[in-house]
Amino acid sequence: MIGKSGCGKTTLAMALAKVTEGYHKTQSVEIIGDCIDTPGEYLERKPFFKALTVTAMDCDCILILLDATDAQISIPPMIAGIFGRPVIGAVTKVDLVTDDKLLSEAVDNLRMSGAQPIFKVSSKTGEGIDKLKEYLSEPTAL
Ligand SMILES: Nc1nc2c(ncn2[C@@H]2O[C@H](COP(=O)(O)OP(=O)(O)OP(=O)(O)O)[C@@H](O)[C@H]2O)c(=O)[nH]1
Ligand SMILES: [Mg+2]
Repeated sequence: MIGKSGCGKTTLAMALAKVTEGYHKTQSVEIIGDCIDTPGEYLERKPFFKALTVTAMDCDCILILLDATDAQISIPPMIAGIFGRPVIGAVTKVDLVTDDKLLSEAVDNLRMSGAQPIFKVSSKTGEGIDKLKEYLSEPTAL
């Protein structure tokens, strides 16, 4: 799982694993259920970026997350190509956004990163979580 700091990686990993306790801001690469959770800084700071590509080697697929409330483009275009793994996208915190235009902007931003398919999820309400989980559990999808 990769994405900007605060975009909801840890919260989503916990929701996917049905873990309710022990939340903290991510300081290093951590395993939560079937996910490898990474700190947002690894994507944001160039010197750390290599750690993401190395960590990706241990994954079946990469999940790039984008906060629906964060309209700015924060993911380098076509970043998906560098991981050598299937790359899936998820727009997070959809419970906080009622404007469909903002949501589709977020989906477009993720698409430009090369991720596909793209899911819309809320770890707070549970919206979209089962759909994402189902997709991740299909080996043919990866
Ligand atoms: N409303 C709402 N808040 C969310 C959702 N997902 C995460 N949050 C909140 O967003 C904040 C940041 O979430 P984290 O899961 O820590 O984000 P992160 O991407 O792991 O951040 P780093 O570990 O710093 O990289 C927390 O206060 C969460 O409660 C969501 O779906 N809806
Ligand atoms: Mg985190």
